[in-house]
Amino acid sequence: MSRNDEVATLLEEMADHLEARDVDYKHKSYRRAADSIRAHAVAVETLHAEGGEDALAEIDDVGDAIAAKTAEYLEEGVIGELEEFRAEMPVEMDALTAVEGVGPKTVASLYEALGVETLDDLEAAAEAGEIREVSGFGAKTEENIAENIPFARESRKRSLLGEARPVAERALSFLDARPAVERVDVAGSLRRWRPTIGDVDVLAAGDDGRAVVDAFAEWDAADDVIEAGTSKASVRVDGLRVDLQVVVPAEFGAAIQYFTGSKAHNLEFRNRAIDRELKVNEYGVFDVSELDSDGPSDESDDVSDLSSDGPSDGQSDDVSELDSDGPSDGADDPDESQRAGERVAGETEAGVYEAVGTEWVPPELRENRGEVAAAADGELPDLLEVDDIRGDLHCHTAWSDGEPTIAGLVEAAADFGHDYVAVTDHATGPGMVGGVGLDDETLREQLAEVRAVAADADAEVFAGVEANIGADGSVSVADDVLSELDCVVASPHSSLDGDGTDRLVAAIEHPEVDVVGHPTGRLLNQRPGHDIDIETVAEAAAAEGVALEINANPNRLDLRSSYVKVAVEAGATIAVDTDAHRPGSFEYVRYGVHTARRGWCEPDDVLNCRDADGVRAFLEGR
Ligand code: DGT
Ligand code: CA
Ligand code: CA
Ligand code: ZN
Repeated sequence: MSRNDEVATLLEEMADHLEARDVDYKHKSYRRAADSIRAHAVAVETLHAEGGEDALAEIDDVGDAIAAKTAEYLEEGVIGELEEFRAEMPVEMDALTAVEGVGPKTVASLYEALGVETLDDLEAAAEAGEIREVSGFGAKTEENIAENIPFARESRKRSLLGEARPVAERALSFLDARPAVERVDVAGSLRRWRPTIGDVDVLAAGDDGRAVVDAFAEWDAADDVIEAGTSKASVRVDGLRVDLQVVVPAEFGAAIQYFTGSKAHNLEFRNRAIDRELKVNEYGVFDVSELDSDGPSDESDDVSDLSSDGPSDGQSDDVSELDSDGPSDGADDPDESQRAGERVAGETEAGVYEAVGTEWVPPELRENRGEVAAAADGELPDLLEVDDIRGDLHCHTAWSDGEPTIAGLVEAAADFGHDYVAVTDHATGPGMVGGVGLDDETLREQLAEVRAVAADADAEVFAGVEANIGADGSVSVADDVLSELDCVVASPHSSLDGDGTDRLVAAIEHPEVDVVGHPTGRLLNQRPGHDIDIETVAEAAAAEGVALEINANPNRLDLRSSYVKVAVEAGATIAVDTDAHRPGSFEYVRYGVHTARRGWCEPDDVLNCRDADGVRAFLEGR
């Protein structure tokens, strides 16, 4: 395992402690260094082995002091200064700062005044009304903290898709290269591309389950092996649980259908099968029409119920079975009754769906949002794919808080394969702090440079801005500036609690706005963002010809897929944008595309599946 994540996490904790102690701006350099190390393509241990501290200091934003701390960690396994900080203030920094409204300074105040070290302590202090008594805090702050604790607690249990996916892909390539493995794929929520992931499910096919498990237990990326049996194993990687299940090749299709879920989709699908006197489980699809109560005596209950009492009883029985039984360990303890009946499918997943008379359902759609009925009618959407995306309409440069120059951004977009890119740096306004946003005059200066770069670029360049939507729906840039720009993204960056419907509709009705960026403002595992009446927002967007963004940054994935589906049904156009702040961020597009697929998007629904002329026509058509 690359140790970049480990080092970055420790540097972030250092930053929190420095910020808590109010040590000037030092914490900012630690955070920048942490980001840079996390994103760095070369493993820190490799750099360190080859060139020591000097090589580490070559990483962007890593100075000598931080390079020395990184080397110290790689050599000693600890950072001495961080150990001192922890000894002086033994708090669960990460857990506490996960509560919206609680930063490192708050952690320090509450530790000093009340001895708060953990989330439980924090909750107890809020419940006892002790926080409001601490100087600098009040009843309102205490209420906010109390309200946000459950969200923080819940969210800490799930990992971001953007963190889990790379881990899973490493597991797949490791397993794929083992001789005992015939096939391997991800299953579970990860295969469905849910924005957050409880655990990573990997399914392998092989005739010798034990050999596959043994090979997996040798994976050097694994921090520890939680359990290992004859056909199942669980390991922990970067704090994430990876479950491996091994099945025989002939049952791979049925198993991956079963373990991909969702449970709600599987239930709906199995009920359809029952109506056709078929039984679907992790071993295959079985024709049970010939089995009746006079049949084999070792028949399982649900099969005999099926034929004697008819489908409706079968269904309810099915539900309880679903809830009570976990997946059984097929190879260890073959439950032959589960394989009763004539086997009609199971080797391939497509065969499983076909046997039940439906189209194959793309994993992203398996959330029981009508996909089983649509698949039965042959009416599944023709989902967009990553390759359909032709450009990015929301990107930042060093003019605001991004990393690249304008020319650098455009070049990176062209290298990534995009036909066009919009330069949309932050404007000043609500939610922009620390001089990040550009005022109207600076936007005009930037526009001139964007046009100059565009004249000689390998991709078409749209000049734009990311304006802020005020609490009242106003847009934070003067109309005459907006009218000179090609692409106006307007996004909410402040006051993100409560209902945001009116605010978004007002922004949509602004005649210069082209795209609403990250419409609810949610940050996964950090804050829920606005509630919105998506139907109202989508109808306004459709009527005005404004696109609603799926922000592909794995911390956001906003709009969420359930809203995307409603938006598309209302005729609204979707934009899948990365909100790139560095050249490498273009890679995030896949998270946005799969979110769009979860929202039933076809290429026609997505603005940046159009060519540059098509996009220009949309932008000018406002
Ligand atoms: P997660 O891990 O919370 O993000 O969500 P999933 O969907 O990955 O759930 P997980 O890991 O508990 O199980 C993986 C898949 O296996 C799940 O999507 C459906 C299937 N599965 C697990 N347990 C059961 C069960 O008791 N009944 C049925 N029908 N399917 C199950
Ligand atoms: Ca899972
Ligand atoms: Ca699992
Ligand atoms: Zn942005």
